[in-house]
Amino acid sequence: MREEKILVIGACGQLGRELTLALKEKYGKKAVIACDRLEPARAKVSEVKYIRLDVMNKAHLQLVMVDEKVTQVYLLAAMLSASGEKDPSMAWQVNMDGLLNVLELSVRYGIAKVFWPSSIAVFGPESPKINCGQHAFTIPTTVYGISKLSGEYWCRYYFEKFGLDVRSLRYPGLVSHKALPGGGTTDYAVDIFYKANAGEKFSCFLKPDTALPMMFMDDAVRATLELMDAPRDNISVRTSYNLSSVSFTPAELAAEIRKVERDFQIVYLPDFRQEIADSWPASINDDRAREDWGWSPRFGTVEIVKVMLENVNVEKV
Ligand code: AKB
Repeated sequence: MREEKILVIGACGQLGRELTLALKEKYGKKAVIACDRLEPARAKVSEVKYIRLDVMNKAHLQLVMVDEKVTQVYLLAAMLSASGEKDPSMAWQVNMDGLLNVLELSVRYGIAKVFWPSSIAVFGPESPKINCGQHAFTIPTTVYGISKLSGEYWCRYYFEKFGLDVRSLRYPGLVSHKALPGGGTTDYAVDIFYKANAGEKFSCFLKPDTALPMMFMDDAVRATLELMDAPRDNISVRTSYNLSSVSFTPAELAAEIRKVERDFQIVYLPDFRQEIADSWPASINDDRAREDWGWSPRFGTVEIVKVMLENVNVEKV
């Protein structure tokens, strides 16, 4: 059996940091290589080997894959929905070129498994708002959503055409306290806790009644590992699986925070991100993930609020 060598690209992002740690716990320190565009001093990765890598640099990616005898790739580098709208062509390049580089090289070098994240952003205004299904209309309105939907089809194409075992999840907004999100429409659901903990007023860029699907990071990391561990034959969705946990509005989240932080104050100043949020479903149906590989979330809104308020700390991120 080949020794496992797992390349995590985008290891310094919100999901990347925690997934890298979880993979290290599971496979051991030597089995994981973290990559990101940051120079090592800023990357602050000490747990596993770190390589500065831009996924758009195909020649460098190829070198790393060969030199390190990589067996699995987790490609997490992406520009999210809000930053993508500010620079659409860059978002398209980062999100698509990076994926195509990884898919092509993975086939060439016999990579056993690839993970690539999709998002609820593949859905659009025509999709059902409530309990949006796996095969509902997907007509995204953001560059990020378009790139994720196109990426899903590329993943399926590489599986069908070349047998590449590439697996994917449509993440909702991720709530975490170990690393900050950046450039997303759901970021408010992390930022709010830093203000609440500091006793400061929070200015929310979405309207109070904007319900969106969300998930605590521990659930998201576990879902990823469970998907990647599932027997190949169980994976019936080769685009990307709907994945669901909780849905809440900013007002509901603020009310839950106020049960602990009684004086917490929030004001609503919606900006361009409101339109993006309005185009997404409020809740997701993830029956397929539950049926195929036994997915079940563990954190509800109450638990998320409790853990976040206990753990957010500006100095840690
Ligand atoms: C974003 O808000 O862009 C992301 C996402 C839902 O994929 N968090």
